[in-house]
Amino acid sequence: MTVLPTCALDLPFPCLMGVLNVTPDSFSDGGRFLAAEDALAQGLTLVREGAAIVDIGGESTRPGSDPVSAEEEVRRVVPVVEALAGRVGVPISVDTMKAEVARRALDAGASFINDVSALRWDDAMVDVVAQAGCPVCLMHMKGEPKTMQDDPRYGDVVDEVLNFLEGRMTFALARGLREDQLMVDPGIGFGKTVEHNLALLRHLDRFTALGRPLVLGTSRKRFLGAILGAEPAARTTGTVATTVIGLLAGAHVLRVHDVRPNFEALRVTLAVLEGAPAA
Ligand code: HH2
Repeated sequence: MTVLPTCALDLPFPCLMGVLNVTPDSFSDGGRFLAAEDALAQGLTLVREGAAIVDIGGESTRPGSDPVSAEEEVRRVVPVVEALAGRVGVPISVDTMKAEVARRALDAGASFINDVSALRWDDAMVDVVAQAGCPVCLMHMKGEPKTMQDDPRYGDVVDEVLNFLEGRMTFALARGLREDQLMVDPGIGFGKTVEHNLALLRHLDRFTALGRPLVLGTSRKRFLGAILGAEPAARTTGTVATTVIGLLAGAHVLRVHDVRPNFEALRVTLAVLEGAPAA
């Protein structure tokens, strides 16, 4: 039997993190949920379809994107966290690199922080998370969004991403976080070529061996477009394939835009592995 790492939040294994971007410019859903009522409706849909977490983001980190101010990010994110926190029974995470946004979102009802900079962008972030005692996802990114896809190079991508995540875990623990607050993520698409992403997906078991819940975000990403020759909206089936690969390697949290097909894929995979529960 697999022994799961303990987590400050009781998350089912495996589970889906539904993506809710309240930005004008996210790579696949930018501009769709900018109005508060559209964001709330989408959040409810994600949960109804099977998301165990809703991940709200107010700043796109797609390749080439420009940063937004903390003030603007708070303006986009906090009202949606407030509205959803009272309406859904699942935890809300906030996808932010900024301490001020994290603090305000936690006050508004968010339960954990998804920091794609792994506590590097904003020096004050580690203290916000330490004080809240909440989980934080530490993600690998090479460079920063504006330039990260300009010819990224690695010796051995798997070793380098693993070393980075170990280093960030050591940093977080030294700054007072508990081990059960930490989740890790190899950062698919963040400063990586198609081949780098595929190598990471091929070796996900080495990341679960870090002993912390593994988060995987492949949804609609460019490497799927490169394989399939498809635009973001037509990358759902490709995403589902990676969700199954992730589950088989022990990934705990799968971050996706299209919850229903990924949820069905998880159910069928689990039924094969463990026997089918009645529908
Ligand atoms: N990917 C994106 C954003 N946040 N967080 C984690 N932990 N892992 C990921 O792979 C990840 C993430 C990028 O996807 P999306 O939010 O859809 O796009 P954008 O950054 O353009 O808003």
